[in-house]
Amino acid sequence: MNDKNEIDRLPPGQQLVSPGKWPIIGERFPRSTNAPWNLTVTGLVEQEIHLSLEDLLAKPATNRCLDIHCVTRWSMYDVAFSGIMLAELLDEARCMETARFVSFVARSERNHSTSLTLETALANETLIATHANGQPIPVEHGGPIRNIVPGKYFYKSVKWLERIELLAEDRLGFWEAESGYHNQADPWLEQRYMAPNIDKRTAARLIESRDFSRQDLRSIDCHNRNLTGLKAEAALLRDADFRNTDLTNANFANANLSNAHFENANLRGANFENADVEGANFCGADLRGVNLKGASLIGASFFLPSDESMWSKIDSSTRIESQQLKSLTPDQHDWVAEQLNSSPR
Ligand SMILES: Nc1nc2c(c(=O)[nH]1)N[C@H]1C(S)=C(S)[C@@H](COP(=O)(O)O)O[C@H]1N2
Ligand SMILES: [Mo]
Repeated sequence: MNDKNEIDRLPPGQQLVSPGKWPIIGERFPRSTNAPWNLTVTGLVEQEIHLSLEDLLAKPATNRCLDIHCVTRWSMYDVAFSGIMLAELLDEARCMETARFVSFVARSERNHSTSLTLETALANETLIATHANGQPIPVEHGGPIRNIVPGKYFYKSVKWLERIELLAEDRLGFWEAESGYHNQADPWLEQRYMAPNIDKRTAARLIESRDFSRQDLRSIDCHNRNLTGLKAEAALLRDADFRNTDLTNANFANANLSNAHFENANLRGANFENADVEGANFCGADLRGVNLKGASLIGASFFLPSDESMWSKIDSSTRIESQQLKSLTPDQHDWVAEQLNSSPR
C-alpha cells in the first residue's frame, strides 16, 4: 500500500484516470514470433540466467500494490502487481563488480528498452511482474512479463520484457534516446524531458517564418506571440510553450504536441487532426472552430475547476468525437461533453 496520505499522493501535474480505466501507451503488441516466452539475465553477470515463463511462474511471488504515473499526465492508484523481485534474479545471476547499469529490453519490433542505474533499480524495488490485479497481465499492457519500476514515470516499466542486461556504461532506452524523455524520470520532481536542443537564434528565425512543418522543436518557447496561420504539420512540438499565443487557423495536423502548453491561447479555427495532444494543457484557450478529430487526448486538460478564467471556450463548432472523450479523466470528460452541446457563441 502507498503510505503517502491522499493529499500528497498525486505527483505535480498529474490527473487520475477513471477507476478501472488503464490507458494503453506506446506499442500495443510485442514482436510477432512463435518463440516461447522466456527471460534472460545477461551482460556483466557471473551466471547468465535463462528462464521460461513457467520457471518464472514457479518462483515465489512478491505482491506490490502500486501507483502508476505516466509522463503524459495520467495516474492510476493501487494496481496490485505480482512477480519476482529483480533483486532475487540478480542474486542468482551474481552481478560483476563492474556492473553499474541495468537495461530492460522488450520483445518488440524496435527492441524497445529502458535503463536505470543498478542502484536505483534495486533501491526502487523493481519487480519482474507477471500478474496485475490477480490476473496475468494482458498482452496490451506488457504481458506475460513486464518490469515494474515503482517511483518512476511508467516509461521505465517495459512491456514484454525478455532480456535484462547488466552494463558498465548506460545505454539509453527508446524514449530516452529517441524522444528526449528524462533519464531519471522522477514524477515528484517532474523529470519528464531533457532540455531542448534548439538554439535561440534558430528558434527566433522559425517563429519569424511561421513554418514549423516537420521540424523537431521540442520544448520551443513561443508564449505571448502572434503566430496566426502557423504551419506546424507533423512537427515535433512536445512540451512546447504556446501560452497566450494567437494561433488562429494554425495547422497542427499530425503534430506531436504531448504535454504542450496552450493556456489562454487563441486557437480559433486551428486544425489538430490526428495530432498527439496527450497531456496538453488547453485551459483558458479559445477552441471554437477547432478540429480535434482523430487527436489522441489522453491526459489533456481543458478546464481548471477552481478558476473560471481557465475554462477553455468550447462549443458545438469544436470538433471532437465522443469516442475520443473517453480518454479524458472523468471531470474533464463531463465538462467538455457539456460544452460541446452548447450552441456557438
Ligand atoms: N515495449 C514497450 N514498453 C513500453 C512502452 C512501449 O512503447 N513499448 N511504452 C512505455 C510507456 S511511455 C508507458 S507510459 C507504459 C504504458 O504502459 P501501458 O500501455 O500498460 O499503460 O509502458 C512503457 N513501456
Ligand atoms: Mo508514457
